[in-house]
Amino acid sequence: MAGNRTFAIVKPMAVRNNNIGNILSIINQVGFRIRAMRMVRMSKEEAGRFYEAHRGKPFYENLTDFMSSTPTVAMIIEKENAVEDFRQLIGATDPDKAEDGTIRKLFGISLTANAIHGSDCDENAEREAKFFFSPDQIFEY
Ligand code: IDP
Ligand code: MG
Repeated sequence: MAGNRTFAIVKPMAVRNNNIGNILSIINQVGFRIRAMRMVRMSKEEAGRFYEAHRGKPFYENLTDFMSSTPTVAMIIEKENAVEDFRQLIGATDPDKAEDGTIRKLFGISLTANAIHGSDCDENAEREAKFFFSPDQIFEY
């Protein structure tokens, strides 16, 4: 992944609220290039594995129920300093605490339904990208 790619998921409520396009527009506008993208309805088991690090926490059941409730949009995006810059762009985990102009502030409606996921380090970006995409689904253009 070489430090310039990160992984994102538009979460179920943002998809249901027709905000896929609005979110992609912001991602492109700040200079990210989309390298891979697909709509995916996770099973409860897949959501559980995706959020493996949170297994056992009080919000884990709710989160994995939510993430498997309806489709999401998974993507690999590329830009210099991708992981850190994308975390800045999405804002704090709680939309109420996220800075103005961030994706979670604009489109998040609760802590669970906070519009979007972004990887928190290069290692997780690579793990999460591989979870959803095979090499032939990642494009240079
Ligand atoms: P992050 O998405 O900002 O990296 P994490 O702590 O990794 O935040 O948590 C993963 C996801 O779990 C969050 O995006 C949020 O949807 C949910 N979550 C985190 N903490 C809580 C909580 O205290 N209550 C309910 N949901 C939570
Ligand atoms: Mg996290």
